[in-house]
Formats: sequence, structure tokens, C-alpha cells
Amino acid sequence: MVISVDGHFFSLDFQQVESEDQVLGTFCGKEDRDPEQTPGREPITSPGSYLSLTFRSDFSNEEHFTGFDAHYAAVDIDECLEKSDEELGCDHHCHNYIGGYYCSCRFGYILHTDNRTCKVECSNNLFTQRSGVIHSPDFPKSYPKSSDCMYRIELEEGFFITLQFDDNFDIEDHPEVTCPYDYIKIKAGLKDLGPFCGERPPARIETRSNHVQFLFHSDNSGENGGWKLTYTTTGDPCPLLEPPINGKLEPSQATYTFKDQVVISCNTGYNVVKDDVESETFQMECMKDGVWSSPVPVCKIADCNPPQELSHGFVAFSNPQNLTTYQSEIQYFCQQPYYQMVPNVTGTFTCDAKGVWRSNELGTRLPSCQPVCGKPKFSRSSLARIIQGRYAQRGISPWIAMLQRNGRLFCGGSLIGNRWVVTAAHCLHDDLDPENPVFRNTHVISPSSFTIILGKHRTQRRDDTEQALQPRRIHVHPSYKAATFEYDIAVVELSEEATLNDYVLPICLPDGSQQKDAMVIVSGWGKQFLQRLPDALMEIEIPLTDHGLCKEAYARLQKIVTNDMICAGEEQGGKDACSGDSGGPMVAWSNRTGQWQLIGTVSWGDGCGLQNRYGVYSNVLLSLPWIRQVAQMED
Ligand code: 4AZ
Repeated sequence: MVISVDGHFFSLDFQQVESEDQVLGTFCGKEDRDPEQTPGREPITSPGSYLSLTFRSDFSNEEHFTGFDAHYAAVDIDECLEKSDEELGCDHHCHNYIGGYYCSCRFGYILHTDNRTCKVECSNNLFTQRSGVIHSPDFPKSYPKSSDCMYRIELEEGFFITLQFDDNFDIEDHPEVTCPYDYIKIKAGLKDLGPFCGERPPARIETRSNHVQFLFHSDNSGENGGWKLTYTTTGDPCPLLEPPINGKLEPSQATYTFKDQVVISCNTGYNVVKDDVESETFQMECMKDGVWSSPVPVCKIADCNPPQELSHGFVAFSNPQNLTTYQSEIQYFCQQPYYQMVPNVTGTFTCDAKGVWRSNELGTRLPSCQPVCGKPKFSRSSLARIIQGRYAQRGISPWIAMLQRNGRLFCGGSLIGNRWVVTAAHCLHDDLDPENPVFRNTHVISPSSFTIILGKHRTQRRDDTEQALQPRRIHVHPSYKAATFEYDIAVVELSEEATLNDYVLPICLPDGSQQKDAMVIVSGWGKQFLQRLPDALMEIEIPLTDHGLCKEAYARLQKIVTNDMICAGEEQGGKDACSGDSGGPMVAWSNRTGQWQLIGTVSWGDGCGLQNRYGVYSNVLLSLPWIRQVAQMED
């Protein structure tokens, strides 16, 4: 601030105006008479914010002096405009205020404690990338003053940092003294480098260290362009790698250095094996001091291992050494002629590149060997037609089952598949007398109370071909009515599989292709005429009877032939099933499939072989969905 004084002056005594020890003027006299000694109307301006005025009068007043009157006012000076840059010292911006001025800095800079220069805050720059560029603030424009910039490059142990300065290098220096003002100092590991300044950049610096500290100091003067450097990192090289036999390395390079990674993969059909573990790929890394993280693994051919066994089948290798490795081929076969492959495929599998047996037909699913049904080895000669009922040939009805209790025959049955026997529900009933008040549908005999014998022919003597099997479970048809013999059908599960051979083979389930008037064959060990039991299996060939005709024949006896029953027999009687034949098979030849099918199971009748009476059988076709469900058979 300056103070300006002006006013009227009427004095012979004097008045002195001073500012900061400097006398600005001494005045006396009368304004209109002595203008040169009076301040007149000209303002007096102090150089600073202080001004003093002394009025002195002596011992006499010769005239009537009126004194003076002066006015003062504070006037501000804009130093930013008035003073030279050097006088001001503001690095970036100057701001005036009443009585003074202050400096400020551009965005990104901070005012130094000298309140004049602008510096930057750059004490904490950390670089962790494997390469990068560092330069002085504002490069290539002049760098800030009064700054201490610290740069750190920090990498994992094993890396070596190399510094390469740009040719465009300009740091304030001195012709005689080494870098007294501005400089770069570098600390690389335990080594100190620098100071560096001037216009010639330092040569490329290979530090062989993974830590570099870098100080750039600037003082409060000078206008220099600064510096720029590129840093790169390398590590010790690892030894050259040979790809494994039947494999490759990626990426394929002439040299690999610290942190470089290679992926080892094998050709199709081979797997990488490392520490007994197989995988598709394996990664290796070049570590510090030039060593690989592990040795190169080997490529081992994919191995499908011995193929799964096939129940009732076997597997054959297409190569003589029984190899199970990549591209080896195997073929499954079923135990013919008793088992066939389902689905009907070649059963050829090849070991794929993943070490899995695979077939074009089934993928990785195995086929199954299912019993062949309705195809006995021994067949009736077409000439030898059954006239009266006759001894069956051994093995001609290989599906027939004998149900024995306490060593005595009580019913017949038919083998379906290799674990199931179809028989009549009434055979498995506790109380066979419907007149008895305790007669109940639920009174089923225990599976352990009877035995099923397959491959049987004779009644009184053992057969070499027989297989005695124990029932495990009994399933009686849910619609079975003991009082009326409706749905007189049951399925017995065997506790173990029957061994299929020429004398033990299952019968096929019906496919509905049966003609209404077809001839059927009924076999059994039941009673003959004169109540005698035969000493070997008997069979008859009879026609199916019209349902209406059969119904009518029995209606006269107040017996109902329901729709789940089929009748067979000749009008004149003679050939018929009888007591002991119950549950046994009624089979028919299917021209369509070329196999024997189970059409019915022996159920009931009025007497045996009587005229105008027919044997009544449970219609298997009607119970087919239930049988398939119980015996877990697919369609
Ligand atoms: C029975 O008692 C029986 N004529 C089976 C079939 C016939 C008659 C009786 C048919 O097991």
C-alpha cells in the first residue's frame, strides 16, 4: 500500500513528509505566493504502506498563518503488472492483493516453501511391468524446478533391468563442477550410478539387478528439456528344450529366458505323463538362474485298458498282442447260439485318442447278450405230427419247467429269458379249494417251498440235462381272481440265471401275429387217461377254439370263459391238458419270426379230454405288458 497526501498549504513553518526513512518532501510558504515550496495540488505517494508527516512551528508567527490541510488515501499498487518477472520471482502465476502479491502454480504443480517456484510431487513412482518408459515431468518441455522425483522399478527376483536413455537429454549442468544443480542418481541393487546431467545421455545401463531406484533432482532455477528412458527386463536363459517323442513344444523359440513358459502337448492318441499322472498338456517355466521348473515329460500312447467283460459274451482282439492302446480294435461276441447281441450290431470297438473304447454303432455303450428264444436245436419232423398225444422228443420243448414240491411235480411252467418262469397263478396258491372259507388271493406259497427244474424230460428218473433252480420271488397277476381263474398267470423270478444249452432255452413272448385258428402245441407231465402220470414229457398238437364256441360250451355248466382266456382242443375231445399240466406252455410257431411263441398257460377245464369241452388257457398276450414290466424286459 502506498499513501498519497494532498491538500492546501498556508505556512511559513515547515512540514516534512517521510516514508520508511526516506524524506519525500519538505514544504513551507503560501501556496499562491511560493508555489515551488508548497506541495500544491500534486499528490505525494509513499513507496510503501507507511508515511509520516511532521508539522513544526517556531517561536514566532509574524503573520496570521492559517496552517495546512491535507487529505490522505491508501492506494494499492499491482505488483504483478508493475514489477519485473525477476523482481516478482513467480514461477507460474502472479496474483495481486491490496498490499502485496502471491504466486500460484499450474494444475499438477505445487508451490514450493519459497512461495515462488512451482515443483511437482513425484516422490513415489513405482514400475512393476516388465518394460516401460519413464521421463521427466512435462518432457520434452522443461521440467519443474525444486523437485525431487523418485522412480522405482521393482521386478521379481531373476529379472535384470536395462536402462536406455533417449538421445534427447538435457539436464542443467556446470562447466566445471559435476552436476551441482540438477541431476539423476541411480541405485541398482548395491551399485550407485551417477550423478548424470548435461546434454549427453548416459550409455545403456545393464544393471543385472531386479530393483532400480532412480532420483531426479532439480533446483529452483533453469529451463531444461529433461530426459526420457526406456527400461527393459531380461533373465538368465534356460537350456534348449527337445520336444518329447510324439509331442511338441509351444511356443517354439530359439531361446527361453526367465518366466518364459512352454506348453508340452502330445500327438493325437498320446498323453503327457508326469509323475504317473496323465494329462493333455503340461506347462513348464524357465525359472531364475536359468533352470526349468521340471524335466520335459514323456508322451505316452493312450491306453483303453482291458475291455469290460460282457455277460454271456466274450471279447476278441484284432491284434495278435492283445494291445489295448490307441487305435487297437476289439470285437464283442455273444455265446452263440444261446445268446444274441442286442442291438444287432457287429460289436466292434476301437480305442480312441482319449483312451476310451468307442464303437461307431453304440458310442461307448456296451451291447448286451440276450437269450435267444423260441429256437430249439431239435425240431419235429413235419411228418411226425402229434396225433393222440405222444412222448415229446428230448429237447424239443427246451423252455418247459417242472415245478416240484417235496420232490413231486405239481405244475408246469415256461422259461422266459434266463431268470424268469411263467406259470399259472393258481399253481402258486396255498389253498387250491375255492370252497374253503380261508381261500384268499393273497395266499401265495413261499418261494422256498418249491423248486423249478429246467432241462427235464423224465418224471421218475433224473435227467443228465436237468437244472434245479430256486425261486426268489413270486409275482401273481394283479387281476388274478382265484374264484374264476381270470388272469390265471404268475411270474417266478429265479435266484440265479439258468444255464442256457440245447436242453434249456427260453420261449419267446407272443407278438400278436397268431392266427385265430392256428394249431398250438401243449406240453406237460400231467395226468393221462386213467389218472396215470406219464414217465416222460408229453405233448399234443391241437387247434385254437373259437372264443364264442368255448364260452357257449361252458355256459351250460355255469362257468364263465372271460376275455383273458383262450380255449383249445378238438370238438371230439381226446387231446387235452389235465391235472399237473397247469401253468405249462401252449406254444405256436410264428411264420413271421421263425420262432416259437408262448400263446397261453394251462389253466382249467371241465375234466380232461371230454367231447365238446375245451382246455382253457390264460391268454399271455393280454398279460404281456405286465410280464415285461415285472421281468424288466424291454419291448
Ligand atoms: C388241472 O386240474 C387241469 N383239461 C388243467 C387243465 C385242464 C383240466 C384240469 C383242462 O390242473
